[in-house]
Amino acid sequence: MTPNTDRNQTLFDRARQIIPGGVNSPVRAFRAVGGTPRFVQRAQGAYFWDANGQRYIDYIGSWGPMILGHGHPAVVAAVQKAVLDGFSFGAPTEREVELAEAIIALLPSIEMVRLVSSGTEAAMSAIRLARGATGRSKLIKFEGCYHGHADALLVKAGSGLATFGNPTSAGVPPEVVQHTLVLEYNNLAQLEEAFALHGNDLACLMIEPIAGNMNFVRSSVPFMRRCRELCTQHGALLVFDEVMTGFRVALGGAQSVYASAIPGFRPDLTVMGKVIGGGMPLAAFGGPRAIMEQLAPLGPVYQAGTLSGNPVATACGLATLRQISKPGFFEALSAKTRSLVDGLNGAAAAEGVAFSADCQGGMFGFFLLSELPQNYSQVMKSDGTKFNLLFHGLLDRGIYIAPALYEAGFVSAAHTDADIAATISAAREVFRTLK
Ligand code: HOZ
Repeated sequence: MTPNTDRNQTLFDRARQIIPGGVNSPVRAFRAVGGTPRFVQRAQGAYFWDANGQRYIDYIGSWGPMILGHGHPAVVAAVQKAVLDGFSFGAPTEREVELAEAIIALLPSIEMVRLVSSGTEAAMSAIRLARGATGRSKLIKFEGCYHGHADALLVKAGSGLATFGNPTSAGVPPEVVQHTLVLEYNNLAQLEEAFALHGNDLACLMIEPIAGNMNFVRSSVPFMRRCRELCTQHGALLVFDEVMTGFRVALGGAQSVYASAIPGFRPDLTVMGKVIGGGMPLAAFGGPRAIMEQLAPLGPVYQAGTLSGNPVATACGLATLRQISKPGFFEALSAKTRSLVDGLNGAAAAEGVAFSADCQGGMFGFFLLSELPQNYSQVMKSDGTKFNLLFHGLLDRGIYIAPALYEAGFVSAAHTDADIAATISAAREVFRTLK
């Protein structure tokens, strides 16, 4: 018998014995696409190397945080220095103040911010705050938007707008989601109807302004304008989940993109994560002083965390924000991402494959559909079999995209023109086999 030399497979087999599914977050298990997950050994710049020593151009970047690429020297230096000064105190530090100031300087909608450790925690806390501040229980979310795995958010649409949602996970009691109303993304008529029925009972409407958990789908400007108007009219808070888009689609996040189309536009609360931690566990939520002062210890809404504002994570996040705030950073990143998307569109067209792609800043998405989808049910029409062939075709050629068709992709400042060209040419080869 020949010995198994595939270290990814050996590690996966070991992992499956002791970690459910062999992974610590489900999408990493490759169940949607089949095959063996790549166990990352190390990463540098735009690349990571797996347990077999195979190099990949990385278009996940830890699902968004690695906007500078892996191991940026300024970030590494900041983290090394922070570690030497101690890596958890459970008491306040100067860097937390600096990071809060940096966030507030970049997002005009935020006057006060609270740091936490994960996007799930930030979204869950923002909802508690919205409920506490308004004294209301109900909330709206949209099908295909993911806001972490807090109980009240693991919900799919009920049978109609008069009924609230059903849990999407075992272990979530129906009573916990009975206040969550799930609407179709970009559906103005449903939005109007939901507010007409429930507007005065709504604590908040939570939305990914550019959804990154159904690949990459923008909310239309008229839809976003109406979300804002209806929330204001009914006293509900508009909560932007910018865990993916914050400091990623633009320095000012997706809210700055919508503000350039809708004068004076601002969300009430913003949920952040990923880039603000630069790859370390750090997330945040923030908004106007009057709302944020409802949080403990000032107000009645309780929220806390031993690792909140962790000194190593804040050093990593601050160093990352400093780099991306440099003049020209987002122009260069956007141009690079745009060249990838244009190249992929061109390659698919040349090979006669139904394909559409979109991007904003350093975030992109694509579909095996001739037109960009507007909502989750349209996304789900994307050809799953072809996606899996594309995924594995690219993987075999040393290119790592998300192992599921409902995930967005990320370009970093470290991706070179040669990386982009190699990706487009590999994609064209694979497209040729898809017809
Ligand atoms: N929440 C991520 C998908 N949108 C997956 C995170 C991970 O597996 O690391």
